[in-house]
Amino acid sequence: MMKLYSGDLSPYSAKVRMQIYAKGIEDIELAAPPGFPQAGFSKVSPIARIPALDLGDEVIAESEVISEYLEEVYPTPPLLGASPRERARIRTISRIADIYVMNNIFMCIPQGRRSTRSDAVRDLLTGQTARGVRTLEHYLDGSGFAVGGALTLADCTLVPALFLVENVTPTFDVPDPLQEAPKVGAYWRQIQENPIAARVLVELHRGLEERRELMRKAGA
Ligand SMILES: N[C@@H](CCC(=O)N[C@@H](CS)C(=O)NCC(=O)O)C(=O)O
Repeated sequence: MMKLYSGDLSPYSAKVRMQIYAKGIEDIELAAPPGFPQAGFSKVSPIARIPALDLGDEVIAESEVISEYLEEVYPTPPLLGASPRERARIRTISRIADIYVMNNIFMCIPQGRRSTRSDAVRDLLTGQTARGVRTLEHYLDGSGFAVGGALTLADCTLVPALFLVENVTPTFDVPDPLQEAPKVGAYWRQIQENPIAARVLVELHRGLEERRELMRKAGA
């Protein structure tokens, strides 16, 4: 049986879990990553990041690679669109959400702490995040899903990315990037009504609460 090492608060893991739920896959075990976040997890996956998909004799790293692999192994229902052009659009949105939104917010997380913040680093990363969000205005088709009126891999990346925009960006003391992106804002309000999106959002919020509780206990 395949095993997905993942965590509630990990947006990259949430992206793959959302795909697994949307496809109704039941023969992949969701497991806590042994040794994570310490370097011990590198014995399981050299990149030492989650998600990681354990095939038994090989471990696949990187959410995008895992998603594409699962798409090939479990082709139905297809989450990558019905034509080459639609696939290109889905992959473009997924990459914007991953590289330009999620990754910049992730890198910026330490800047949420005012006492050690570098304004220059914060401004660089939040500027790039806002630019990524604005770019999405062009690609979302206004159907309530990212593309084509049905759930695709683009939604699986966008939902955790926008969870970060809503819940982590406020710690940086910058304007809400959604203010400049009304189409993305409308998408975000609508997609949260989708049961598959709602399921991963419950997990993400649970993870965030646990993290905040740990920080409160540590007096951080
Ligand atoms: N590009 C990777 C990013 C994965 C990633 O950074 N995951 C975070 C958790 S959301 C992690 O494992 N961080 C541990 C670390 O930075 O050492 C992907 O798409 O899977």
